[in-house]
Amino acid sequence: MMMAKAGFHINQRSFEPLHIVTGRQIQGNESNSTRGYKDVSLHQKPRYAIVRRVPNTFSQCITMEKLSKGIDLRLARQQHSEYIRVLKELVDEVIELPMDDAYPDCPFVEDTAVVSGSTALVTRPGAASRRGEVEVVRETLKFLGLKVFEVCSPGLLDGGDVLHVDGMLLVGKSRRTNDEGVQALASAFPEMQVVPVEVSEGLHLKSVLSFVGQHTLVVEETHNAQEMVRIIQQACMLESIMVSIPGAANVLRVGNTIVYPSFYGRDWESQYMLFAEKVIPVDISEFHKGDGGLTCLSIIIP
Ligand code: CIR
Repeated sequence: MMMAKAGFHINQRSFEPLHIVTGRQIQGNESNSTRGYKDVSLHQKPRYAIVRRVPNTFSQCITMEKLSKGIDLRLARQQHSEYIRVLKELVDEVIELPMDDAYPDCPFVEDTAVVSGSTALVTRPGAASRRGEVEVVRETLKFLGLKVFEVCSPGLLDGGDVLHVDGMLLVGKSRRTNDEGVQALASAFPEMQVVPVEVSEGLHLKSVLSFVGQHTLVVEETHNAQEMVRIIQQACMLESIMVSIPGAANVLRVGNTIVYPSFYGRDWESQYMLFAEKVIPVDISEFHKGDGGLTCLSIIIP
């Protein structure tokens, strides 16, 4: 039986030290109350972003299709550094978790946890080879004082399937997320409406759509993605705008800013400016090759 539970045993490898990229070092003995967690609106600056360094094995990450051109590790690391540089402008502190060569997909840290307010749900990733990635993330979330729940077997949930929109959680039922995973999400966040959506295209829900603000989704212009939006719109009042380029519908909204993938040019900048005060293009071509987008590379903590 699947259930979300508070607390867990620390029985794996020791917790590796955190590297705080910017700002103050987090003290292990800080009480939760001194950290003052609060639910922040879209317009407030989040406190933390968690990222995970690119391992030496990154080019062996899971891909849906065989790559015609391999992943360039050096370029991936450069792009990841630039992504972190941008995040440092958008949150108070970026927490950089150490790489782990045993987990080629570990930079896609979004898949390991869902955070809303002061609650975190540690996932049970759909890909068996990724399950161990959650350990260091779980310890970090506890360390930050969040109330931590977790998805238990047979539940499966990838963070890439969860989209936080206007106090709701849209959750994709995909090749990585099952019904029990959706139930775990609903149990961990009982105050939020959870809207399940069948993912008929792409890896995750957020592979084909994301949130730009002002009750609006940006969605890939394919039949399946449009059908997914139609189902979402039956459950909630959301507008949508379309993009025609595969992968372009995954944008990262942090506070007042939209970070978008630069590979499809700057044509969209003026559109996104209607939804945010600032837009920033970031190149993550090497992560796209591994089926990841901008949201996949961080966990944002309000
Ligand atoms: C995987 O197949 O699990 C990774 N190569 C890509 C994960 C992308 N994550 C995401 O969209 N949230």
